[in-house]
Amino acid sequence: MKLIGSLTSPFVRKARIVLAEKKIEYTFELENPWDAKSRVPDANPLGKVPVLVLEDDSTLFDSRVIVEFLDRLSPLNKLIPTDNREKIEVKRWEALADGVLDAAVAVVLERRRPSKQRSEPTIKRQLEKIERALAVMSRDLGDKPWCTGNSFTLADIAFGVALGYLDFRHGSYDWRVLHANLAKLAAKLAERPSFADTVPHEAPAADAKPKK
Ligand code: GSF
Repeated sequence: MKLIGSLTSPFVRKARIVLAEKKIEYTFELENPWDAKSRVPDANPLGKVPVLVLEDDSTLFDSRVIVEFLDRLSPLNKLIPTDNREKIEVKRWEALADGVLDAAVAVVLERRRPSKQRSEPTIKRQLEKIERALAVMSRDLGDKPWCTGNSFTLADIAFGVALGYLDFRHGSYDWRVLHANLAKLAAKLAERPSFADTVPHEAPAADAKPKK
């Protein structure tokens, strides 16, 4: 099994954390989907990562499909409950966390546009989504040890990835001050090897000259 992705994509990180938690062997193929020569569109017509390539060369996307497939692949460390209500609660957390990511990525892309083309109202609208979503996460988490109660699930993975991405790309936004309970869970998650081993960072430039 092969995972195609980048070191900065939070959606790829979600899939990598699930692979690590489930102890599933895979090869990781680094691809920048924004590169003009990227081969990602050959694997996913939408041109987005992550893509999971199976043994028969069929491909799976997007991250929500990939993580659900992986969870059912092995009974070890179940991340998505089988009970319908419990499963939907986990998937709702995932939708909320992924929605934070969609908005956070949209802000990054908007800020990269030349200043004359950049839309401040668009940035504001996306930041408001993030603020509202974090307030709901904080309310729903309350003082529970994990997002959905007493056990670690995919909800916690999606949650930790979303907050980790805010630290990576929106470091000046101090969500910890506003939501102490989110900060506490994020700190607990960051200690897991699956999270520590996948902290987002830029890949070294391919054409970087070796230091003398
Ligand atoms: C989102 C994937 C995505 O936006 C999922 O897998 O859950 N709903 C999808 N991937 C971005 C990289 S990132 O921002 O994580 C991507 O591949 N963008 C390339 C493009 O052309 O949009």
